[in-house]
Amino acid sequence: METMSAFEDSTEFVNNGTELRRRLDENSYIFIRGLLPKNTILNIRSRLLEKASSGGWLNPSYPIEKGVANLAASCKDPEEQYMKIFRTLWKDEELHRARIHENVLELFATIFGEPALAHPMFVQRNIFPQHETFDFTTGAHQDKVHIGGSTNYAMWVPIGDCSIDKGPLAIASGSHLNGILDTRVGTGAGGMDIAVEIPGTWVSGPFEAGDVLIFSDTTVHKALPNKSDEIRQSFDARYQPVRTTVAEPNLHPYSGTGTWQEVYSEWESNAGQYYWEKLNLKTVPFDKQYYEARDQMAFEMAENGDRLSRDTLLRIIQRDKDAEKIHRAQSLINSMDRSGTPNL
Ligand SMILES: O=C(O)CCC(=O)C(=O)O
Repeated sequence: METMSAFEDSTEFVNNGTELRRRLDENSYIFIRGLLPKNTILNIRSRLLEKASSGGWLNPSYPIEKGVANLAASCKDPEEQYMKIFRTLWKDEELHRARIHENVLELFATIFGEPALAHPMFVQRNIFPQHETFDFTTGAHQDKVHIGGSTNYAMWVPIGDCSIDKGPLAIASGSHLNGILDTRVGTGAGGMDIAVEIPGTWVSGPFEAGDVLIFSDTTVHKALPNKSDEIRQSFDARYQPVRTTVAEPNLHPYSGTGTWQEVYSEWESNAGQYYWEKLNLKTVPFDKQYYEARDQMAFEMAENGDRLSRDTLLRIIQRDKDAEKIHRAQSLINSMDRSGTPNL
């Protein structure tokens, strides 16, 4: 296994913007213990596990709170089998409020030295255990190509304790100073992996409920494999100064979850809804060049029978607005599925 050092703990500097910025500049990340109240996270964990259980994701032989996965239900984003259950989890109102918790917004305001925006769009992840017929682990990538806009920072938060076995995030410390690295179609976020040697030194470690990891949009990061028997649940949200430009798609709900009205339709309280509308944000279009390059690569791979392109084709069908590309992706998936080789 590659060498993996422990995270440097920045908890004691939570009120010291200068030191937090220095550590972000030097290490590419900061790791803060207990930023979110443990009970807030454990409450979200119970709510999401209930939904996961109703969707058949948990092994019924164990109590729900153990979060033991039903391996037969293993699936991943963006498969429809996954999206069907994921939509119910992503809409959870307590989950949405956690990313705008006062401790979080204060921390980012301290880092930026000015008020912070939490992007309305964020990701909630459910990673099934690695086993013989299923292996999904987020590959190494940078967020900039997926998020766009001015420099922004991710906060990764496991929903519950996350041991090394359960597959927490790892950071390539020192990797953020090399701009946007070349990518290829792969298993990373958005179906893209880094195609060149990764600069920096890998760091990771176990998390307790409430601990958070923060890193910039050019920091290379990846997940460790989930070798436990539980589903690893986490969320990752993005933050930037309110004053700077944000790429437009970050103001919409996660792709495939409906409109904000639909997302909020079953909430018991209005708290935390539409908060960004009062902030006079400056938006810019999303820079599609990296996705266009990925899509062309995936078309070529699919035409050559390479099934690694399948998830990218699914993403085009679900998320692209170009009817011709959608049609091409659908025909390629159809012939891939007719050829009968099992999906990765
Ligand atoms: O949780 C994961 O597996 C990946 C998270 C990630 O890539 C991110 O936070 O940007």
